[in-house]
Amino acid sequence: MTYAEYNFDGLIGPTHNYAGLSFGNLASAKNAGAASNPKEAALQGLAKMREAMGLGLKQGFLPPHDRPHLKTLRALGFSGTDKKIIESAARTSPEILANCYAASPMWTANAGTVAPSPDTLDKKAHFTAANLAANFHRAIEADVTARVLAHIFDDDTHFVHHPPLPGGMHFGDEGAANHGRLCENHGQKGVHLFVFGEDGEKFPARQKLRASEAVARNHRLDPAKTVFLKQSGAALDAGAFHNDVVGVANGTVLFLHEESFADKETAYREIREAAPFVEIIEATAKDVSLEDCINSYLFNSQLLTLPGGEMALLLPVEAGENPRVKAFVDETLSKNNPINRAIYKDVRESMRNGGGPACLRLRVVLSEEEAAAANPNFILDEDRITQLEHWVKAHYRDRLTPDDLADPALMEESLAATQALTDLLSMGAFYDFQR
Ligand code: SUG
Repeated sequence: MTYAEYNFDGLIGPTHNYAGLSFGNLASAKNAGAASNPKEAALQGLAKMREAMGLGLKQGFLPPHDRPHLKTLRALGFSGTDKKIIESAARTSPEILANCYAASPMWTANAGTVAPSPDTLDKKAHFTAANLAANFHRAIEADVTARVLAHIFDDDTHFVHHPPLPGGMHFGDEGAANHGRLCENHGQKGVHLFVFGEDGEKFPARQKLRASEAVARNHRLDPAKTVFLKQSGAALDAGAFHNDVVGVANGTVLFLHEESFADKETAYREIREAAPFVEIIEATAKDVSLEDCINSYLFNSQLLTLPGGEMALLLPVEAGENPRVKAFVDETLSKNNPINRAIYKDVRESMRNGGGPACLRLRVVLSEEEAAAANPNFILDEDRITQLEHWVKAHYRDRLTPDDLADPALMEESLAATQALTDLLSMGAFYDFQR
């Protein structure tokens, strides 16, 4: 059976803004209060999807969530008409309102963790939506994300869906942002790398070991092909709030910064034991400092296997603008390894909130039969992506500041856009505000 990797990118929502909500995410803090451009953000995201499609790769998308999340605002005691809810939240609790307005579901690397069917005991593909317990604005994503995944992969002969882990931060889980899969080819049993953290001196760790262990158990992974790795405190405190900011795995390659793991020698040994075929390509601290990594998002690139078998890095333009990072990328391309191409893409609107190319996508490996069982409305072809571009252009603002969140007209526009999207995609009464 032939298996292929599908990248499901988050369609960036109409309320994309810079509210400074994520402690430990340096870009989010730095840009707090700045004006965003939701239209540009969504079009940049779609242009990245087009780029991957142009490379001959399979591309899907996950729809944005309903924002503002009125259900959460009501649960927190705001009442009356929708307009009244926005007005009173804006007056008394603007931080709560900002959290309920975040377009953060766009970073679908955090949507959940996926185990392809060749890796699981029951030979089904398993999904666990992430609980994202570390941040309020992200924790409210979990239920709808689980609903989205179940809607797209809606066939229990092929797909198993696990609810977000219970227990709040005790089982804090950030999904595929701290998970990678190595394999010789997609149809063979892969090796799962789960990276967890422990609170640093400056910043808290979001992913708990016990959460990664629970996901691995639920997904019925082979313990011999599952490796749990502790993130280094230095990386966390330098701003690597997710491990995918300092490393990425694809196929036989692990591409990362040498200071990613707490104990590099043990980590590499364990990875090699589980995946003897692995090719580790690392940047030393001399090549690129952790600070340069975080500023440029070098390792938050997508490492993509092209149809011909070679690999391409799809990097943010910021990586090409940093001379040390660019030199390292050029050197990597010139060496004898599978990475032969670098493509620099502008996803600046997302980058300003700490989300690079790899944050914007969830990888799902599917057999041909599984792909045929997935909802085709969320797999892109030329017609579908053009429709989405038109939808963005028709509904999105090109400027949004945190002050605008107080305006009930923004709520009306955003929910009208979401309604139009559910119509376009035949989703029925999908979101909480439609129920
Ligand atoms: O969770 N930023 C996101 C960025 C997530 C990036 N994802 C990966 N690394 N896979 C976060 O910190 C900022 C929102 C704001 O400040 O308005 C935010 O949520």
